[in-house]
Amino acid sequence: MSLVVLGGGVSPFVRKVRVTLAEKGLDYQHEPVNPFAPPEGYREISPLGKIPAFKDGDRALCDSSVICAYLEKRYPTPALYPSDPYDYARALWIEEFMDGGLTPLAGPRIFAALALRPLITQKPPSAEDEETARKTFEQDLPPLFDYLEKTLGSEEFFVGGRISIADISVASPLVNMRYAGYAPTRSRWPKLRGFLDRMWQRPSFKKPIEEETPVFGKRAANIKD
Ligand SMILES: N[C@@H](CCC(=O)N[C@@H](CS)C(=O)NCC(=O)O)C(=O)O
Repeated sequence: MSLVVLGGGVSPFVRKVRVTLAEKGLDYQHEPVNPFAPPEGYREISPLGKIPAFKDGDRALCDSSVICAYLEKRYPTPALYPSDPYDYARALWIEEFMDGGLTPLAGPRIFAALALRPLITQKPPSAEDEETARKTFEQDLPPLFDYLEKTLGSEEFFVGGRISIADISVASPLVNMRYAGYAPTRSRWPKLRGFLDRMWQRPSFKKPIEEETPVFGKRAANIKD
């Protein structure tokens, strides 16, 4: 077996694939490709130039959702997609809600602005960046957190009573938000926050979080509740 994940590990989409591989107990190599300075020929594997890309021997794929769906077919056990048709569709929807809804808001305005860019430029975030992040967290994200809180309800996992791609997709980008010093507050979203605590304690998340925190997560200590 020669599985290779291409893409810097701090990307929520790369982490989603790495956590999926870990939950399935699969070994892989990791090449931390920077999408803004990719190796020659990278677009042959990832035509939009984005990370992650993935190789399985001489097969190549890109896009986290596509890669995770491929892994499920290729390595079905343990299953990370529900077998019930409706639960399956609901898990895909939660994945899309995060990848296409929450992450495009929180990624650039919170994580990139407060954690990634300052690291690259070695300059603290501007007052404007801090303000944009605060407004995103206080105005744009609460309805999305409300939806997640309500959808999770009192369950341990989002769909079907066991871990699925839905849970991985929710927990991964919120790691990035945490690195930037923001998390859904316990007082307002206790179920979502408890879910994140549990997910981030799983070995599949714990290992990348422990690797990444010293580099990207200095502001995580600012989270008070
Ligand atoms: N839908 C894609 C999104 C991937 C994506 O946006 N990756 C970002 C890094 S987090 C990227 O490569 N950005 C570089 C670019 O857009 O050029 C997936 O799920 O893999």
